[in-house]
Amino acid sequence: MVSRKSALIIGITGQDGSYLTELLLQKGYVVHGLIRRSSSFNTGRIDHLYQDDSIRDQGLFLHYGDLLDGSALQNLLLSTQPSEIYNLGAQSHVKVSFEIPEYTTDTVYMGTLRLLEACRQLDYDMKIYQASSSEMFGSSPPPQTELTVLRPRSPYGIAKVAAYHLTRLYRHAYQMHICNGILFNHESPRRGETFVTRKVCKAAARIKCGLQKKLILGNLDAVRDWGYAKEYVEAMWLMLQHLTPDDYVIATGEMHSVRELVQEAFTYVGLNWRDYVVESGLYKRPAEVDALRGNASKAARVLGWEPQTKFRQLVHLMVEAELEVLHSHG
Ligand code: NAP
Ligand code: G4F
Repeated sequence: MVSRKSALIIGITGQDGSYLTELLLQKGYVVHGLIRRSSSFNTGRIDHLYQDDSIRDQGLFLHYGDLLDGSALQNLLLSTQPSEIYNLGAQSHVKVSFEIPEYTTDTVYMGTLRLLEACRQLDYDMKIYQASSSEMFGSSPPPQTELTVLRPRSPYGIAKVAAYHLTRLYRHAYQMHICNGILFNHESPRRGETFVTRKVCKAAARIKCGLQKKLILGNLDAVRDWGYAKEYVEAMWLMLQHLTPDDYVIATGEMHSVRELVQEAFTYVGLNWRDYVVESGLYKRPAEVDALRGNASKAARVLGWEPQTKFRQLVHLMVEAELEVLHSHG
């Protein structure tokens, strides 16, 4: 009998973790997910999978743990022995990282160190995916590639750069199979509500339905390369299927400002954004990453990965999802 592949996802309750879980279950993997103890439910994005008895009993297993707890990571790895490990766990909000820099560094950098040390102690072949970020490029101008100099502009970006260098060191020093996915912003209806795309799309739908009057935003001039999260998790999986470990930029190659995002979302529901949007210092950051646009040609060439969903389609599908929720709630 051929044994099933197994994966451990740290960050399974997040946007990417939920899509990756669906992808791996479809591919026949046994999926183990690390969840944090919380006083309120934090599994909303994967409940549809976990509440399905057949999936829960045969393919999806959740375990308590935390990137801050090295011994729990060690025990979990020992008991599950996954062939693929996806480290998606992070305090992932850039602005919040200015407010809680020490905690952000502890999860993003020290958490990665704890995980790599736990993996290093185990004597079996495993492949590790590290969620690196375009935020690492910081003030380096676009287009950014795998060779672009890293000039981070936030505590989060700096912690991701440190974790990125650490994974490369472990790959070289201990011959561990570790890949960095340097993913540009990727979004979906499952995106956290305080990230700009979800905040804007939700507000456009609510204002259209008369449930909200204004939308307060920060810097409208910032420019990002926004792709669809569901497609980006396929790139994560493809990286680990490749024979040799390497690092890859994952992006659409398109660049749009926050202002264009707002315009696209409000126009889609037939409104003029200028009547509703207020720019405020409240959501501005002490330092900003002005412009990100990735060149993912290496991923296309080596992995055969290419983005399908571009900016306009992404904004439309996110606004549609918000409208659907509002309509289903009457
Ligand atoms: P997300 O929705 O914020 O999810 C983050 C996940 O990490 C959640 O499951 C969260 O658990 C978990 N987590 C937070 N602190 C933890 C800790 N101390 N121990 C264990 N788990 C912890 O983020 P995402 O958008 O899915 O992104 C996934 C990863 O890719 C993150 O590392 C992020 O930094 C990185 N990334 C994201 C993007 C993007 O545009 N989305 C781009 C580049 C890189 P709770 O649910 O309990 O909070
Ligand atoms: O949606 P954002 O918060 O995403 P940001 O800062 O680019 O970070 C995201 O992408 C990174 C990849 O580059 C990930 F590593 C990271 O984990 C996260 O997923 O903000 C996007 C832009 C920024 O320039 C911000 O200043 O939108 C601008 N913005 C303007 N008004 C706003 C707002 N951002 C937020 N969150 N809220 C606003 O009201």
